[in-house]
Amino acid sequence: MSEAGGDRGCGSPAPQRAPWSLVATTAALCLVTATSMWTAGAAPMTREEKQKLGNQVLEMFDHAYGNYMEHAYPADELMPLTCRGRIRGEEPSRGDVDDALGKFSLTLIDSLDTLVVLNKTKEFEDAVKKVLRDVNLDNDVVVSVFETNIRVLGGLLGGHSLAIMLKEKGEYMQWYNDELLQMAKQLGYKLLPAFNTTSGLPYPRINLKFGIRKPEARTGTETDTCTACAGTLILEFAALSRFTGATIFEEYARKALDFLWEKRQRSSNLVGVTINIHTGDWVRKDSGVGAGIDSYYEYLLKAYVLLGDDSFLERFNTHYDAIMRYISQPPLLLDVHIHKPMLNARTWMDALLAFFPGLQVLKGDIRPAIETHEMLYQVIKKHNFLPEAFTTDFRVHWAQHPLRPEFAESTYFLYKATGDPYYLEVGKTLIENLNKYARVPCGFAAMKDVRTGSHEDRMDSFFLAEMFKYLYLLFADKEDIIFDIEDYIFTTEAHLLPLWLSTTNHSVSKKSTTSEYIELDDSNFDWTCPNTQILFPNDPLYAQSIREPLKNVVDKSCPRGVIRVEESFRSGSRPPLRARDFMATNPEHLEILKKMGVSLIHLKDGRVQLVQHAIQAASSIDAEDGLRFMQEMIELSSQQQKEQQLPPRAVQIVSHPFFGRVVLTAGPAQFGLDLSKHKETRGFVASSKPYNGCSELTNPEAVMGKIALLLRGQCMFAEKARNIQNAGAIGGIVIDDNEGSSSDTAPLFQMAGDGKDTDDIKIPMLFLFSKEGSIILDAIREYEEVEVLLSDKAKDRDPETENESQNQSAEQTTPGSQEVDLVDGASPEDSPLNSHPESSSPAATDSATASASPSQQNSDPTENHGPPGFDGECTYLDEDEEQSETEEDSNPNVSWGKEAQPMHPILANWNEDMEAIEMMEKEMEKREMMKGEL
Ligand code: DMJ
Repeated sequence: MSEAGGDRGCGSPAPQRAPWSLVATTAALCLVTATSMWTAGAAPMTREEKQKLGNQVLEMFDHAYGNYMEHAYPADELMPLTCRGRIRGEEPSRGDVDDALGKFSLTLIDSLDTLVVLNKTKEFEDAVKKVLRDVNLDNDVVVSVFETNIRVLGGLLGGHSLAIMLKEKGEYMQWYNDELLQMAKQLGYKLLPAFNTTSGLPYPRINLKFGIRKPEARTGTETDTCTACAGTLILEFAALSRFTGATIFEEYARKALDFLWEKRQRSSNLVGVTINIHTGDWVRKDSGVGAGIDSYYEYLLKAYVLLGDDSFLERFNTHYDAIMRYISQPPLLLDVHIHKPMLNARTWMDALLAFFPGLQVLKGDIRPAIETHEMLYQVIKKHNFLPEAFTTDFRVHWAQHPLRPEFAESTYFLYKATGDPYYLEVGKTLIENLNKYARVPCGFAAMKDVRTGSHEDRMDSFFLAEMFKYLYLLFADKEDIIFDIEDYIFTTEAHLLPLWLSTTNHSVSKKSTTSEYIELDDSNFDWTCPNTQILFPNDPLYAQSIREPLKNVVDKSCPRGVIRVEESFRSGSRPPLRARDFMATNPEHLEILKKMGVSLIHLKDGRVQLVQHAIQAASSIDAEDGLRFMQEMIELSSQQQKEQQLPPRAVQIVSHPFFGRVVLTAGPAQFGLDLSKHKETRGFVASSKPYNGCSELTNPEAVMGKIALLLRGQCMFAEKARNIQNAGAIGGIVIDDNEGSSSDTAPLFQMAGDGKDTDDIKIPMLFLFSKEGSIILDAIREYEEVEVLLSDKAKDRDPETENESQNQSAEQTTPGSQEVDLVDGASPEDSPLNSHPESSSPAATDSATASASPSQQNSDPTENHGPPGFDGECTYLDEDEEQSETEEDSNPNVSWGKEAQPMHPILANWNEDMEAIEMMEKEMEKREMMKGEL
């Protein structure tokens, strides 16, 4: 703090001073109050307990980093289920998510500064030497500019920042001579060709060896990028310029930001999710604070903090005002349309927005930060992790969770701001859940499905770059860290850049801003930073009092965002017709439709299409009602399709040394024992002979009383089931014959019956893709006796074996003591299956949508099959109830109207408003489950 030289409040203009006093002010102010405020609420945590939790974080980091270094390095990432490195081109492509992998030992570089924060200075020194010795930045591989910037350039710069700090201290890194910085500079120059567009916005991808346009580059034809992709460069690029004196990097990043600012939608001051890098037209006009936009806002505020340039703060404040006006519907943050910001673009939120409360703390706007964080925490308590997307009534919308750190980040910043020990308890829960549900013998595995507890074979580098840093810092006291963390700013990947850069090599010309910015009316958020100075000392229970009304928001109450949707209908009156009430046979309804400009088209195949032409509506208000009706209809349809799908099942390996820690995502069968209704089936596995199970088994004695393993193909699934059942098997697992296939990259499907009555099949049957299947086969090879649990949801780990498992995991962190080597020598092949559109990259995160079959709608208005957010009762179904609803909804006899009238809404006109929704629909189709195949 010594160089801060300022004590101004958040957001107040002080152009002559180093801007990082903002960080200091927020943190210092709130920490001072922390000691005296706890007369009620969460009990203070003792120093011993905090240290215990900090040590637990260290042990977890060792488990993740140790396994990466031992089993994956120099690969980019660890695959924790198969316990090997993920090498691009040697694994089935996962689409955009693989663009982070540049064959540059991503996880090692992303972990560098975490090692120093966690006091592992010796390991840091070793890691830096490895980076300098082994990492090649000149690979013929196409990478994401955004990911390479935040993870690799940021990682190198964070490493350099702490290397020079350590060198100065005089004990470690004495040999260091800016080598990491030189690598960063080399990488910076490699990224620069991406900016060769008229707009100055970078291409989304670049070939590290060949750049952009050359034929060998295999990139450079893209037209669009996401706003975050183009707007999350300034911290790393400016740091690179200021560290090296080469101003070009900062200039390019500024130009991209200037262009985005120019292109903001002028009436709402919002930006869309994707933009054309040549024309600057918004390609997707929906706007939120999560996927695709998130770190653009983050970097405006942090660029002000790091660089001392007021224009960034002014831009941030302008956007922030718009966010609080339109997107923030506390405790929710809901996407809207940039041209019609009172219209919500979705009724679900994505997990990436969990960083926003942390940013609000930096802004000094504590109240909404507490509210949103509390809402998110309750979603986490319900599902153990934050699902990639969840609806306004907190149901899972996209069940994956790749161990994202955003919620831990916000928890840390809220603790810094409030000193409320409640946030330490939150951190403790995060640690417990990670150990309980994500920890596997070889690292931590992403959750494939938070509902079933099944895993995905991935451990993203950001887990080490961010999660452990924020969790460790949460419990650390000042003396637990070897440097002053307040002297640094966190990049979006939690890399540390020193605040003294604001006064170094400060030669890049700033844009003149005098007449550019609108005078803001900030009466809307008079709780912003300066007020916290008054609030905390006066009201020690401030944070708790904000959380209290939200305590049951997930389980019981109607979220406010939903109420706002209701409110946004014209002046208090109800909409003329709700989608869930609509019946195509009701003449009154048809009349209302007509007024709203919605026409009904009966297709030859018996389906009904809805088309809206706004210009045919009786008035602009009716047109708006029509648009709302169509939106509701899409949501309804999407929700119902989702409910009609059988959710995935779980195969959990429960025998030594797994003890339930490895959970594989399995496809259900449309026949046999329904695992969602019955107790799970537990048994040892045995391969059937013939392995395809297509004729009477020749080894009934081996499968009797066991769970039979079968190879997919040659005959119907039901036939296989009958053959193993006749041999006395208590269950069956069909393993895909398509070598290399995986639930990470291929959509899961249900095994269909054989078109005949399958009531005779009584045993449960599950399907595993080849990669998941080979985890079981390899386990058999290694341990012979392998016991599994077939269920709809992973069961708690056996408490009897929990300790043993923990000990084993701890042992594995000791080099050379690894006991589990699951797939030594496995030879994966490229999967011929379509790649799965899941990604952590901002550009691709929008694939978080439901799959749908709109053909079965219930006309009974007393039954709530509509989008829950629009229901007056606003009830929440817990998992069991959700399940039974699923079963009911899949009943083909449920009809829509008097006779079954399938319907498929199509949108016409008003494209501008509806493009985002159409895009969601397309994604839905992509993700639709494959059905009824062999
Ligand atoms: C990280 O790579 C960065 O935080 C990025 O800005 C978005 N989120 C991922 C982790 O979830």
